[in-house]
Amino acid sequence: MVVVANRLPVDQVTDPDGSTRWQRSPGGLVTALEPFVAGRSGAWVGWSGSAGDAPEPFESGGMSLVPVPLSEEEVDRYYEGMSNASLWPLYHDVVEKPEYHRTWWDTYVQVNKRFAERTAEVAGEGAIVWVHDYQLQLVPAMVRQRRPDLTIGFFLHIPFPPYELFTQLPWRSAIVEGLLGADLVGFQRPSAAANFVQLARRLHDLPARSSTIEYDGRTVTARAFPISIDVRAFEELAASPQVVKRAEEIRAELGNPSRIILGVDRLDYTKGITVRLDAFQELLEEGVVQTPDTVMVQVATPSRERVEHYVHMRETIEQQVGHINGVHGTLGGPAVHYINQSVPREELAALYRAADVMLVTPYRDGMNLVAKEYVAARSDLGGALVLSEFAGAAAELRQAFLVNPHDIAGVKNQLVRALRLDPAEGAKRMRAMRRHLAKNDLEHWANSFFEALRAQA
Ligand code: GDG
Repeated sequence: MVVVANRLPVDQVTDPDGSTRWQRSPGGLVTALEPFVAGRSGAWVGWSGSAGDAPEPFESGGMSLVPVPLSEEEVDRYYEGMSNASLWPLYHDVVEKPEYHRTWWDTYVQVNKRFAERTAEVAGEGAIVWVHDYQLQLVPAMVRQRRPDLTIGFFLHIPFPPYELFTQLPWRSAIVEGLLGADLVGFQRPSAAANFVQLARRLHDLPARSSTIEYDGRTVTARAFPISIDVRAFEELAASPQVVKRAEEIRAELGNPSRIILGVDRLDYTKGITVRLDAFQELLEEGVVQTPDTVMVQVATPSRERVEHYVHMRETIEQQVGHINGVHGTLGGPAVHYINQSVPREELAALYRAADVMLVTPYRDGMNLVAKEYVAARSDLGGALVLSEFAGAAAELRQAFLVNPHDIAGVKNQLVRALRLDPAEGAKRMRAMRRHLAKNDLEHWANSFFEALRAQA
């Protein structure tokens, strides 16, 4: 078994004495995939996260980690350019205008080839290869060309756009051919899988049924596998005495308001952070809600700070937070508590536990794990979730207060309903969402994908 992802499941950390060591990345994906890889004496091919030469393969957590080197220029063009300034906005409904540069594309091809070469070198005879995400869409076909004996799966963590948007891409055919190199292509939602099947059919004139495409004498399956979180682990963390105590402290530190509204996101323009600030600001202006009775906390974790769109967006958000606090805050009592830092996982769990309303308003999101974490954290059945219809999670968390993030009036209405929610009604909604999550956790996701892939072998 070989997992291929942009990043290795470890980060290089430097100790105070200047020595470096590898530390396992905190992400849930690593936790979910590690047993599959380690249990099969498998390998994980990925970039270490720093530019320059890559170390030799090494063992960690029962897996063989195979670093792929990227130069400074490749990080600029393949990662920040093609992946995050072309494909990311294109796949998220063109919320920002994608930039297309031939030099970025050429580097994307070159880096994908390097990942494919390393994979072809390390995979055992007849191995199963699982490639992840939009940075590596050419890898399936490149691996198949080198190693036809392998069974290849691909999972896209972000949305897949409809034909009308996707076909903007100057290299659209190459991407589709890259993905068709896989036996199984997984998406977050059935609509994304349908978009892909339709695209392959129209662009390449291929025979296609609802979930399969006939290509190159093979059958490629496209299906939805909605990703999840390690529900039990998150629930335990959030219900631990330290976290419950910290949640109380947070409420006290915020001045014991009667209502706390929370947002937690990577600082990204797809996440609709301005939508919720707009909604909160209008409700304050109209006097529908008042500070210090109701306050908002927005954790906006720094992300992709070298990409231009992100620099602008951060300025806009920070200006808006400043404006709201200037007009509606008091000395020592801001209306919006804005945290532009990464917070520890325990603190995040305590914030979820303290928040009366969780606002998740992306314009488009593959899944959105924050929404699922909030539900997992609320074993007390408290709290309410306001969730964008355009997040993959909305297909599963049907008892949330669903909103269209482009409709500010609608967001305000649902936010007010959530703020005034009767506790019994809230508990009923939370219980239903928690029941769904308990069955559909991260292990279930990884097992379903892996079983479906094995069936293709
Ligand atoms: C992509 C897709 C899909 C955030 N701030 C902090 C922190 N986080 C953690 C959250 C959550 C994760 O980061 C964010 O996951 P999301 O799913 O919300 O969003 P993306 O990063 O855009 O992820 C997405 C996902 O891939 C998986 O397939 O759901 O649609 O875009 O786990 O908790 N964690 C800590 N401190 C922070 O400050 N510790």
